[in-house]
Amino acid sequence: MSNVKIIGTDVPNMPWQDRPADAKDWMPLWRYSENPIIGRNPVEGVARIFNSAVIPYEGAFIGVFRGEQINGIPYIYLGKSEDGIHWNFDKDKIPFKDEEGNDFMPVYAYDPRLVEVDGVYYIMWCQDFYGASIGMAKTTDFKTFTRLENPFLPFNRNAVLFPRKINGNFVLLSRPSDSGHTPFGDIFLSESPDMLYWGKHRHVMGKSPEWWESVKIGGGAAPIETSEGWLLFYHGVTGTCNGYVYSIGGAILDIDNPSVVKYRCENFLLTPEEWYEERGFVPNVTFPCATIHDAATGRIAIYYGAADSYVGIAFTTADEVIDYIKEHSVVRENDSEIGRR
Ligand code: BMA
Repeated sequence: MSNVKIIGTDVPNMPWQDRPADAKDWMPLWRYSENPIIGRNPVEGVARIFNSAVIPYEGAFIGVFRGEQINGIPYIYLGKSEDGIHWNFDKDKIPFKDEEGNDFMPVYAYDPRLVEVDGVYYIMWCQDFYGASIGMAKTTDFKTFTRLENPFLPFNRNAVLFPRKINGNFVLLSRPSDSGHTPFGDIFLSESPDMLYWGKHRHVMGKSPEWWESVKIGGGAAPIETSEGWLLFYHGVTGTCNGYVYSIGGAILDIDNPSVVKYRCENFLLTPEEWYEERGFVPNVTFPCATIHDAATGRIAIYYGAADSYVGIAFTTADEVIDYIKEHSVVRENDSEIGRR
């Protein structure tokens, strides 16, 4: 057993459940027994909440949630929770303003991530910018939300910010895409000195010959800083005769140069198996968007969307999951290279 350290804050009140006695001990993740934690029609006017991101805040938890409105259009809603499991949602969408203080609401907004860097909370999502693109906003108090310039040209999705600057720059993962259901896609990385101008684009990792992630991959939760490198939970997609299947994958990126993959697990860490993952608006989707983790114990709770209908939590520890990733690691040349051509 290794002794991996999470580098970060202690969150002693994070949601947690020990591995149940009947869970297969050769599987690196186990599900919360009360999944899904958010059921259908959770707020007036919202049919489903899924693919959502949460963070510790002022001794409790706060999050940005993908709410599918009853007119079918996705938007982002704010939620608060004392325990990270039971959530209260605002009835209204997050009211974004531009930097001049005028209302600046995207046409639609989905798959939000939420990451704190130096006391500022950044929200990233997918929205229309003459095609599917990355939207971005910041807040310091979760009362006012200021839209930032869109970081990239269309088409792009799955933006995930690292939780600290690396070599003086903000670092963002993203997945260039098309305007539809995108039958391809690798994870790239870009740097910015100011969250406005982005460059030094690098390829991080691609879809792989492993069947479960052979169509496309995309960033999931904000990378977790550990003594072994950045621990990244991402989604990997395969195509079946009945449509896509989304599983959760794991990789460890170099701490100073995260376009270099040190370890990459050839097996999925979690794949749709439970009714709420297999049955829903889009069947067979497990889509990680955030973790809550505790540096003191190494505990990790992964929040994932299930079947485009629900939110679930899966648990692991830094030790267990990093051991598993290392034991089953296959790193190919386009993972280990710096990603510049
Ligand atoms: C992707 C995104 C995700 C969704 C997934 C499965 O393209 O739209 O929000 O979970 O498809 O439908």
